[in-house]
Amino acid sequence: MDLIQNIYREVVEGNQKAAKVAVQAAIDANIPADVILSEGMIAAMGEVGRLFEQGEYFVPEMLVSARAMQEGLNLLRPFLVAQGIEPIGKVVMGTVKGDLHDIGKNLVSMMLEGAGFEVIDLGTDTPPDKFIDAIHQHSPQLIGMSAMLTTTMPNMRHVITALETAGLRGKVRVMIGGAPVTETFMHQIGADGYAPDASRAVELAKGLLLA
Ligand code: B1M
Repeated sequence: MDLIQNIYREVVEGNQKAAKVAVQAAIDANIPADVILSEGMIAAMGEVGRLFEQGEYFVPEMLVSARAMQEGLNLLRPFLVAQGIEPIGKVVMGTVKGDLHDIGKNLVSMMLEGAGFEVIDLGTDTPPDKFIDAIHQHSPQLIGMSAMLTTTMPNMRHVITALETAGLRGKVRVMIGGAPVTETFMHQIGADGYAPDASRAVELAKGLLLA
């Protein structure tokens, strides 16, 4: 468990190189990827959020921790993403307009890829028309939206309105997630599904494909 604590510490402190070394050490010790992720990296980001709330960390500290987490995620990617399988469905994914958080969205994308989905990642700060263009271009069965700020959550509704206006609402299922997002909010904005974490996002996406 020391190896997990090392990862936790290096991510909280934002030591990118050391975080990478610590994640590799855990991989080499055959610690499962999901344990490295949840008990090491995701737990560390929770602590970073707590320190920010308490005024001990500021945006630069959050940013270096995020970069350290991203380094670790890159190493875990091969363990989360299955190679060479036929896609079971296509998902257009993005963090909504005004929102620059992408770690959760990237994790959900990786887990979806691991489950056999093709993911078209639109990145962060994604306006509604970019979702619409991507649907025209890629014909996905699903779109996935992530929001981490209470101020950007309402932009999910704007994407759904844009889908309706473009006559596309009946053609794609909409899934949403992100720390402030809830099932109640999903109903309020007329999305088709909400997942609180990446593994449940995979179950949700598979379910929506069949629905
Ligand atoms: Co920001 N930030 N941040 N931040 N940040 C939060 C979200 C915050 C909760 C911190 C806090 O106060 N405790 C707070 C939001 C408060 C609120 O709105 N109620 C906050 C704030 C205030 C801000 C700024 C406004 C700060 C400022 O400038 N004063 C600013 C906003 C910038 C912007 O977006 N316009 C800002 C900036 C940043 C950084 C850029 C520095 C950095 C992001 C870097 C990056 O993402 N590349 C950052 C970070 C790192 C965080 C915290 C610390 C960590 C987020 C994270 O990566 N978590 C965060 C505090 C926290 O969450 N505890 C915080 C780990 C990740 C794996 O979890 O993203 O929740 P998460 O994803 C999960 C689930 O939510 C779910 O599955 C994922 C995996 O299990 N999920 C989905 C996510 N998307 C999904 C989609 C799905 C399904 C499930 O379907 C499609």
